Amino acid sequence: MGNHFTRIGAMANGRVPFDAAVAASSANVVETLSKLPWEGFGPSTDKGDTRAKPEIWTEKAKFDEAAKTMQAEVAKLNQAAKTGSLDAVKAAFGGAAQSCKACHDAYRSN
Ligand code: ASC
Repeated sequence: MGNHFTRIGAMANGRVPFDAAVAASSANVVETLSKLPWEGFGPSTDKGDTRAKPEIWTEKAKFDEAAKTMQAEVAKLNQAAKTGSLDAVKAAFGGAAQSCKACHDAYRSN
């Protein structure tokens, strides 16, 4: 997810030239992947040596809300990327990046 998201970010931030097809392909991958992690945080998955913080399970409703927000922001980014417009991608990128970061800051240890 991070790999493809970073590719879009590089274009949104002007670090690499905008390639509409690459942005659309990566945004599509990110939207698909955004639906997948949640089964891994279900009941009795709070075990093992991971960077997942206990709050994922003790604040499950908040975690689920953050997960939903991220999926909504990523879906918007995908819609934006489908238009082929760099301005649309730029407009949607910040919210998506913020939604990734919010969850990582709260629920992932470094
Ligand atoms: C990435 C990545 C994230 C997000 C986040 C955005 O490329 O791997 O987790 O962007 O850093 O702020």
